[in-house]
Amino acid sequence: MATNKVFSICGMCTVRCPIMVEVEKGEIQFIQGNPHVPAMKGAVCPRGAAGPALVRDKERPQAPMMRVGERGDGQWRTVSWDEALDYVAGRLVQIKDAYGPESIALTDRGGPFRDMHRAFLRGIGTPNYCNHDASCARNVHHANLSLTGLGRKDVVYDLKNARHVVLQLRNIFEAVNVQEVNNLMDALEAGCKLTVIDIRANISAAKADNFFMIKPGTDYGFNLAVIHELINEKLYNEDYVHRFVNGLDHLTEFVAPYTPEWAEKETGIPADGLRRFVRELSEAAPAVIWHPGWMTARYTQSFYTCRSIYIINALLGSFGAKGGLPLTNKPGDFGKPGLRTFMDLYPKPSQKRADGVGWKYTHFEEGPGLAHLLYHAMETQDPYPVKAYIAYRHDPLMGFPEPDRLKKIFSNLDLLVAVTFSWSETAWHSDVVLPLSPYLERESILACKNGLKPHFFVRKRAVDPRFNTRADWEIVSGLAKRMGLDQLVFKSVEDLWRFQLQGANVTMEDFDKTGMVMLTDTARYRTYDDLKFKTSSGKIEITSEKLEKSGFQSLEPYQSPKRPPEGYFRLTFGRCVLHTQGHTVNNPLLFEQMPENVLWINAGEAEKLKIADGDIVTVSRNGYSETIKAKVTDLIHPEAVFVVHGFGHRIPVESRAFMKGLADNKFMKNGLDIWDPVGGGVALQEHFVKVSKE
Ligand SMILES: Nc1nc2c(c(=O)[nH]1)N[C@H]1C(S)=C(S)[C@@H](COP(=O)(O)OP(=O)(O)OC[C@H]3O[C@@H](n4cnc5c(=O)[nH]c(N)nc54)[C@H](O)[C@@H]3O)O[C@H]1N2
Ligand SMILES: Nc1nc2c(c(=O)[nH]1)N[C@H]1C(S)=C(S)[C@@H](COP(=O)(O)OP(=O)(O)OC[C@H]3O[C@@H](n4cnc5c(=O)[nH]c(N)nc54)[C@H](O)[C@@H]3O)O[C@H]1N2
Ligand code: SF4
Ligand SMILES: [Mo]
Repeated sequence: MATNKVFSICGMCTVRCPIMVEVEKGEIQFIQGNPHVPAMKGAVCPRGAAGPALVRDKERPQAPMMRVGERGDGQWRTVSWDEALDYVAGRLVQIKDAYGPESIALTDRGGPFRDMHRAFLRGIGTPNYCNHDASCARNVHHANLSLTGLGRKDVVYDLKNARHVVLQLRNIFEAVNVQEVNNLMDALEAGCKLTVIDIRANISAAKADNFFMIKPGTDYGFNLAVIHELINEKLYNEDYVHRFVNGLDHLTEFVAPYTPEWAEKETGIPADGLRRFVRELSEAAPAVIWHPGWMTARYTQSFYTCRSIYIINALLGSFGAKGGLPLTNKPGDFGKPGLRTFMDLYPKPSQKRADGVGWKYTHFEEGPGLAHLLYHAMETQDPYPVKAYIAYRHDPLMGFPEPDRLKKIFSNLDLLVAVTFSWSETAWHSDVVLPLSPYLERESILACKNGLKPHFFVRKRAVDPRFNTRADWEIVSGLAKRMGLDQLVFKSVEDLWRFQLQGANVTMEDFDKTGMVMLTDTARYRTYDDLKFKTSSGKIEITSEKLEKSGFQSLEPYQSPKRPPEGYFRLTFGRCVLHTQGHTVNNPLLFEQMPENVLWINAGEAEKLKIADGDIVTVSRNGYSETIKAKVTDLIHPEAVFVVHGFGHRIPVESRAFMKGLADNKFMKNGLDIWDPVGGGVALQEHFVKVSKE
């Protein structure tokens, strides 16, 4: 039997690992990491291995559907693609004529495949594109911009060559990126040290040389004491700082009160442990990666936590260093052209954004805006009404706080469309569901991965769609055709790829051998002479002009977090290796492995509440409550309880996930209004819940 091997890109999470899919008679037999990418080591994670179960799952949207009853009633009429696309395009045109193009908004999941969505919005003439990042990594991104002018992804985590890696608010061994895990494992085997700073002992902590259990929400205080120690003991990289950092005096003065002894009281981490750790960092520098965090939409001061981490990396000379945070290379760094973009087909709309980014909030980067502020605009009609909303690979009713308020906000919309490969709370509440083919059944636009060795890559379909679903480009093209946006209409994916490759000196055949086109053979690290930052001085700027012009401080004094009232705990959350956000709970294979989340609670606290391991407990807040099984453990800080995010589905068509586990976002009262004003991220961990035995 002939086995067909297809190079493609995993789509079970946002990491998008390169994969090789073995197919026989139109059925997927096996998925492995692309063997031409050494850091994959032929592996995928458990979710990546569960891709075939997603393809076979009959409990995903199988054809376009239009709502029959009220929003959320779950009564659907299956329609043809023509009917669905005619309807959506027709409504978009009507809404545009009645309220202006800016009344149309789209949010998606970011990443390398969104160029066509954004071009579509530009074609319509609306500036209202947002991605999910206000609920994920915006604070990190803005923190780096404010210090170096570089974005979050303009530096690489060179884990393989690191000598000391610090994970704070980052759980690499469970919130997986396969290449990062493999690179870090290699480094650890070669003697790299690992320090984990977390509110609980996660799997990464189990592999760490140093584990510091920190009081929730006090990370910024800990980091200020680290900076204090680095400067006071002259443990920073003086040569580097002299060359590349502006503002050391200001920083020195600012951290003066934040001694390790002060930090011990605030964070619970002993001063001598901090001192020892700082010495270790200094010895390993500059091959140190203090990871700036990823899911940092947690506190109202998270921006400054992330900024303090980048400052520490700067003091250690890690920015630009091998084994540290070398700068990302782009095709142009090797004299190569990039891919042609769809976005350039249309001018940037001149209207101001509904979320206020760029005009009301000048310190935020415009690109993906801030979705919660878009929802505020939908709620208040200020600065103008938003009447049509396309949630494209995005499930805000699970990924943002206050789903009931969001539903009320959405009642101001004349059109709510979900484009998705699985059911989601948002799809269930929409007017039209446009079913996307899962990644194994669809092609995507070509994309470029910047990094030490930039390359183009392609997602090809491994098998044909088994239901009446379509690829992204087919959906966007179908709408574009009906709305007169002819430049976005492509008859075949080959035409589309050809468009992207114009001027790149690459053909589709070049992808055949490995699924990629490398733009260089050797990784490029910058020497000191090539190292320039994107600030006006070309250096790392402790004082950010942009922040200060917008009325914020570059170095903000630490604020001690509120303590939970008696009987209450801070609700914290994160990832596990078996699920991705909210969209894999109903996957038959992954559900079998982990059907529900449990509530981590500290053993001492549980005893006071007479809660034993495995008991069912009630979690409540302001009259809202849910039940969940308790995991009683010493491995979590007494002030916190913890759940894996993504559970608590309430959609009857998902027979497996239905009513299983707890939905953390429902306990975040006023959560859409509680956000970090400097970094822009929502502050999802500023919420306390009461726990009692059922
Ligand atoms: N309370 C709370 N809120 C959170 C979080 C939390 O831990 N707790 N985590 C936050 C984080 S880090 C993030 S990134 C956001 C995530 O929030 P979302 O991006 O909304 O989460 P996903 O579940 O990935 O949802 C994407 C939706 O798109 C659909 N989809 C369609 N095509 C694809 C595809 O090709 N790939 C993928 N992956 N999905 C597709 C999925 O079926 C799903 O319905 O939520 C954030 N919100
Ligand atoms: N398996 C799997 N992998 C994924 C994903 C997935 O859904 N599943 N999603 C991907 C996405 S979108 C993202 S954003 C990343 C997220 O990647 P991470 O941000 O690394 O993952 P999380 O589990 O959200 O959080 C990391 C750690 O922060 C800890 N933490 C919580 N509060 C505090 C605090 O106050 N202080 C400190 N120091 N630690 C705290 C949690 O206990 C957790 O161990 O993962 C990506 N990879
Ligand atoms: S980390 Fe796992 S789920 Fe995510 S893209 Fe890679 S293999 Fe797929
Ligand atoms: Mo995320």
